[in-house]
Amino acid sequence: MKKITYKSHSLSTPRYNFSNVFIIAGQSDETVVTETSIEELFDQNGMNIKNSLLQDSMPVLATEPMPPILNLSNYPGEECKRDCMPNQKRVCYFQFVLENYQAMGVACGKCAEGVESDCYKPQCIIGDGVEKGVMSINRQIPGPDIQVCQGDYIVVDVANHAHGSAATLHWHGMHMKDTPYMDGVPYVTQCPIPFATTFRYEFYATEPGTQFYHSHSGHHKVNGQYGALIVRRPFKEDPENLMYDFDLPEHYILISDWMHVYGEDMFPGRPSREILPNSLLINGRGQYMAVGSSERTTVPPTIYYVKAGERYRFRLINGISHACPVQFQIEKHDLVIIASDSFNVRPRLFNTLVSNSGERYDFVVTANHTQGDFWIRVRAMGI
Ligand SMILES: [Cu+2]
Repeated sequence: MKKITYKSHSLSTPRYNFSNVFIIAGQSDETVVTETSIEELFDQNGMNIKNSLLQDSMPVLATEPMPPILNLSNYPGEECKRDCMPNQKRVCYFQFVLENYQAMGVACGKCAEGVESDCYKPQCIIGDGVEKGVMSINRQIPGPDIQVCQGDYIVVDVANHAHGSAATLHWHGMHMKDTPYMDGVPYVTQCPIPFATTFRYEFYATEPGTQFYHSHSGHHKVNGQYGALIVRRPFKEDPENLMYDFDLPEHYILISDWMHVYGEDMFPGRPSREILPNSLLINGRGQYMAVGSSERTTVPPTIYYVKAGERYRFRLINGISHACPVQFQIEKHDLVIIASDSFNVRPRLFNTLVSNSGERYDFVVTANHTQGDFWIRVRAMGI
C-alpha cells in the first residue's frame, strides 16, 4: 500500500488569485503530495523536488520549513500526457523556441529523393515536400503538442530566436479568466516577445477539451507556428465516455494550409490571383500536386492506426489561416460528433464535416472494416 505524506501549507499573498496546486512527486513506494501556492512554486524554483522529497522518506511535520518545491526541468511537459485521475495535478513545463527555419531543408537528408526514413529525421519538417522557408517552434510543424489534464498548471517558456520578428502565442479555447495577461494578443494583453528574449506563459488548464495554440503575430501562424492543446478530464468525468473505447494522444488531426511562400508575401498587391494555399496539411504533412501536373510529391503522409472493431475518439483542430472553410471525410467511415469547440454536444452521425478556422470537433470513428487503408480527405471549399 502506498504511504502518502500530506502537508498543507498556508498561503502567503499569492501573486494571482489562484486556488492551490498539487504537486505529486516520484514513483517509489512512498509518494509525497505537497500542497503549495503558485508563488512558492516559482520563488523556490531551482531546487530539485524529486530528489529532495524522495531521499527524505521520513514524515514531514507541519511545522517544518517548506522543502524545496520545484525544479521545472523535473516536469517536462511530455510527462503530463497521461491518464487523468481526480486530484492528481501536475505542473507541465515546456520550452518553445521560435525560429526562422526551412521545410525540406538539410535536416531532411534525401527525403525529397525518396529515402523515406530520412523524412522522419529529427528537425526535418516536410510540409508538402517542397522546400520553403518557415517559422517553426522547436523545428517542428506543428509545434509540440501540449496534452494535459484539467487543473494542471501549464508553464511555457517562449524564446524568440526568429530574427527581425516579435511574437506572441495565443491559447485558443482557454478562457484566461484569472490570467487575461496570458492570452497572447499582441499590444492588447501583452507586448510581443522581441527577438532574443524569452517570455514565460503560465496558466491553469481550466477548460477541458480539444483546444489549440498559435502565434497571434503577423502571418506566423500560416508560416508554421501552431500546435495542439488538449485538456483531458478523468475518463469517468467525461459525459460521453460510453461512446468510445480509446482516446489516444496521437489521434489528433490538425489541419492547416500551406503556401510555398511566406504569408507576408500575400498582401498586398500581387498581380496574380495566386494567393491561395498550395496544399492542405494534416499534422504538418501533405502531398503537393502542381496545377496541370499528374504527379504528387511522395513525402509520407500522416498515418493513424486503429484496430478493427474498436471505437476511437479523434480530435480535429482547424488550424487554417487563409483557406476557409474545409470539408473533412474519412473514406468508408462515418463520424459521430461528440464535441464542438471543446463543449460536448448531443452525438450525431455524419459522413462529412465542414469546419472553419479555429474550430475544433471531437468525433468517434468505429473501425468497422476488418482490414484496409482508408484516406482521410480534406478539401478547401470555394476554391
Ligand atoms: Cu485562435
